[in-house]
Amino acid sequence: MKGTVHYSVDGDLAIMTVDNPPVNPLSGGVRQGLADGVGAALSDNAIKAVILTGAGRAFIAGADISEFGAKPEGPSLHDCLARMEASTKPIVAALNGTAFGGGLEVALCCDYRVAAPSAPVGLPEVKLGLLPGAGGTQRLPRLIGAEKALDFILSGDPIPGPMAKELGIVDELIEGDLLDGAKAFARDLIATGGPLRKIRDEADKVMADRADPEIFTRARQKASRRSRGHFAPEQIIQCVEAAVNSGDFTDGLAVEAARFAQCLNHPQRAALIHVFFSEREVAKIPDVPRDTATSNIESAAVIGCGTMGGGITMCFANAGIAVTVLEMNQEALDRGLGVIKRNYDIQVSRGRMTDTDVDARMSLITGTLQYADLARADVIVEAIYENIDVKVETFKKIDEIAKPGAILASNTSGLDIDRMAEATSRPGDVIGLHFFSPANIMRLLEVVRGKDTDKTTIATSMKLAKTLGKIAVLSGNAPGFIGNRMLAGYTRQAGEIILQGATPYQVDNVLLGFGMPMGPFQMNDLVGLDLGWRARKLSGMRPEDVPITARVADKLCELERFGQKTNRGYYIYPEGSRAGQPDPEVVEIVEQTSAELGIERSEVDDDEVLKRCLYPMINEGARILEAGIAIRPCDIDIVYINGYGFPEVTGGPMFWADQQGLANILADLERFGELYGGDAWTPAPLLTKLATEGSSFASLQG
Ligand code: 3H9
Repeated sequence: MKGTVHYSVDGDLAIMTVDNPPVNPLSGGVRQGLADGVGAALSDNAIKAVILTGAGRAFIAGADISEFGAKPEGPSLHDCLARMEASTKPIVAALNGTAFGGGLEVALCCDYRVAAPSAPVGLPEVKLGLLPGAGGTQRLPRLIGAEKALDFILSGDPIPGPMAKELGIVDELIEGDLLDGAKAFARDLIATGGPLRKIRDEADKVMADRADPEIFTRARQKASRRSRGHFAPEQIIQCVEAAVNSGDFTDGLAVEAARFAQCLNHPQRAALIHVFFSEREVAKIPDVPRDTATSNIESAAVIGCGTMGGGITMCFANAGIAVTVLEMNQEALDRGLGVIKRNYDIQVSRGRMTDTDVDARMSLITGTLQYADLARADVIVEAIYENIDVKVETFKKIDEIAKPGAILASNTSGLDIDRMAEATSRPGDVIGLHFFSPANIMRLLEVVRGKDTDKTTIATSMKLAKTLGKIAVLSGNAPGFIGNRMLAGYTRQAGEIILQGATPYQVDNVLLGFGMPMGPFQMNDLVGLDLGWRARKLSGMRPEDVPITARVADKLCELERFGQKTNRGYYIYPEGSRAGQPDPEVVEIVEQTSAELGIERSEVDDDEVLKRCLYPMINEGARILEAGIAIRPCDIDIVYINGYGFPEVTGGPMFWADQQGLANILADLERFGELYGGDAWTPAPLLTKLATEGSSFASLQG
């Protein structure tokens, strides 16, 4: 069985140390050790109190997630906790590090909790589609009250030791040596007769909460805003309601057990745990081992201070890295720096930052008009507009001034990294760092390796992503990389479907219902319809050569309906609002366009809308895997969840595809191919192979 608990004796104290590297989850061996340790302490008359702590950097990180779905070994966690709670000798939890989930619930079964100030505590189960199922929903409200407990459990966010002390989760913070402090705390207890304190028996707080049923209304409102479409939050609220309203601890535990089982068996749980492991998996690059040398990034430079460049500049400043940002002229530079300052000021007005924070960040940012001022940067990120010739010229200039060993990065969203690398004398240092807009907010960083990119450059970029608070996914250098390449089929289908009979509003509603943060037409309005329209005009494209899926957008642009920026696009945006309203005029334009193209309109049902938008993405995902552009299916899932708002409760497009059954998807691709024709429906060979073998994308994970 995995993990153990070391038992030692120090005079009248028993010390139990959980040891299950790296983060001490409650695997079978740990549960066995806890039960045995408590048994040993109780049967030894010399022992007057017990201290429970963790080895290494964690106290206990929670249940062992890898055990879910497997046959459990050793005693159940509930049995262990029942033993601990029945202890006639006080148990003091000494939180040396992370106390998460089942780990914090173990601590809540102890009579007292002391903590190192650096120890974070949290109940992150909701992020895994679960609820604290080891008594957390019953004990925490008894300890800190229902409203605070709900906030804490529903957010799933950890809090630092001092905040846990303030909330009453921790009794004492210990500066200096934690174990010495815990021993002193336990001996003080012994000196006062070793009073026990069982949270299960505390009723004052929940009795008081009974008078305020609005607590639960407020929690529901908050949860529906924060976690639309998630199953676990409502289950959590019902458990806490039981803690407050039933009053009987055992009854409350029974409600919790039933709700926990529902969460455990819910598909969202499997999807969210897939996401948890995938987020860690994407850091693993088979030919770039973890011990690959990296260089230090202490200063950065960004070329271009437009929307992307400004956001990237903020990313560096937010991480405490000095950053020089270059623009072509003073006016553009002033404008860009002004936008950055305004973005920070908005954070202050929302209470997320103080003026002092803003001053500190702005002081890390230096504007310049001279390439020579970028010479000392450890990383230079080019963030100019998407034109390969201009980018190649820019890389030539960067090559002239950058110091040896600096990382030379492009923020391109899909252009050829190798072309840029070839323009330099050091292709090994060149890499793609594709930030997503808004760059200071979006979590994804697509790291694009060119054919000559050095392993050190890759490893340093992956490390840099972590420093910037991003999740990095490595992509091969192919047009559109992973994300935008897959998106092309999605947007093209949306464009076709409206010409065949749906309205933009139906399509958006279907995708919103699926859990996307916005539909494809809302997305177009946000980005601006004029970008593509202007590019087509500049290229001198003849109207008859405009792709049919762009015809409606171009007509809207001719009416100066560019999207949110002009308060009109596919939707009408009342002044100052980002919530668009459908417009019958747009429906007329769509119908008129269908007629001009000779397309007979008929109803497209919602199921077909969804499949036609998502299946081409998945098909392209299979091609991307086949071509080795993405390392694993889970890399694609992480790109889509963090860069495109694909609902995480689905596990990402490839995980979701497995749930639909690849054979079903293949059959639909073939059916749509017969109905509508076109490349989008030609099944990728890998998809065909897996589907006919009855296999899944998951089988490729290795
Ligand atoms: C629960 O407790 C349910 C109960 O309420 C009810 C039960 C009845 N299990 O993240 P890292 C692995 S639900 C198994 O890179 P860090 C992780 O996969 C649980 N494995 O390190 C990785 O493996 P690898 C509630 C786990 O320092 C390695 O440990 N608890 C678990 O950046 C290192 O992880 C949670 O949700 C686990 N519980 O962050 C906590 N946790 O090296 C989830 C980690 O092979 N964990 N691993 O890739 C975390 O939030 C972070 O891992 C933690 C450490 C903050 C602890």
